[in-house]
Amino acid sequence: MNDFQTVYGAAPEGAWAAPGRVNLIGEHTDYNDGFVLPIALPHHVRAEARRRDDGVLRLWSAQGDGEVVELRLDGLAPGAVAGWAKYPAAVVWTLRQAGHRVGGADLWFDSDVPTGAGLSSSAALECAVGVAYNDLYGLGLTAPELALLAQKAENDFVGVPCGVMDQMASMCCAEGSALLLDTRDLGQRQVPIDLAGAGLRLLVIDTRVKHDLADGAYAELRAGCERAAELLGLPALRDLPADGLDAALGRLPAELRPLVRHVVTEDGRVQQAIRLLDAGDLAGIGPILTAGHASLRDDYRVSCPETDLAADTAVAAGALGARMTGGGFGGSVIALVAAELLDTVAGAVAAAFADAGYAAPRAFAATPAAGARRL
Ligand code: GAF
Repeated sequence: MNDFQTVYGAAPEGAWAAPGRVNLIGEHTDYNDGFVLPIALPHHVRAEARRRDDGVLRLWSAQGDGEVVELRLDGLAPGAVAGWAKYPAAVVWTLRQAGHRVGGADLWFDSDVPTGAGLSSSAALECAVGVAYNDLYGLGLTAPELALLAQKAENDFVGVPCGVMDQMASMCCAEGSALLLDTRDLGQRQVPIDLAGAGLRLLVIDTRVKHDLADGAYAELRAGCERAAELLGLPALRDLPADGLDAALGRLPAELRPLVRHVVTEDGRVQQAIRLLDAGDLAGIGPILTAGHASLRDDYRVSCPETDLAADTAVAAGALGARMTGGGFGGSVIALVAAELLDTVAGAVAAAFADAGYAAPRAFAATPAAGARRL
């Protein structure tokens, strides 16, 4: 493979890493000011970088087509960059828009975060650039500040109206813990997740499908939630208490009710999971995961036949709980499994996919890894 020196003819000034994530519970709550509980994956984007002083940004990826993408900083604008290069370009553009005095760079990437699998490969790419630029240009930004900047890059430059979960997970997760994040004020707590100590494994099943409606549907769902909050006179759906849910639903048009029910009950599931985890009952969160999947399938309607089959089959084969993770319309499913049942559950899902005529899923056991860092 071409290393930095081969691609750019000089040595890099440093190397940085930013991970992908899976979310344990708290889905589609982050743009409703609610709660999320992601872990960082061991899979990460590696970025190597060297500053340039000629106003040029050069980008090369081991997952790209072998060509260096060369961009002028003063030509960066939303819509001006296509393909994978728009994510790193977005971060540099956003830093400059925010008034940071940053110049160009030669950036080299290699990633083992599966793309299109709902595991936040693009947030990892953005965060890798964020930490690299922060160090190279001595910006002194904190991890949450870099996460907000990467989210802004995705919203304003890439054009995806995502919440802040994926970038916060990539920047702020700690090894061995899940990140309990209040997306309203970015208050955070590391919650220990000792899978091995509990005799458990977290199986990640990448269904290898991504349905086309994902992008437009995400924006519509977000708009629906914001409309519901407005009709209820609330700053965000996070402000609707669970015991006020039924009354509130009666005041909403029928099409918004399931969205609100999902968001309010999902925030409740995060709190339930936290109570169990704080009591040392990791296995106890299994049914909460399964209930979360049902809510995403029946109320939020972001699951799909492949994620439903993976989650249902995992539970039928003995998983303590299973759910789709991430935005939905394909992507990955997580299953909490007794260590001795890992192969049985993975095998059952593979067999069910073969029976259904779906492409073979890819499965791996994940442990909570560290957030973005200099290597
Ligand atoms: C995607 C988004 F990028 C996140 O912000 C979050 O909304 C998630 O879908 C759903 O929980 O990953």
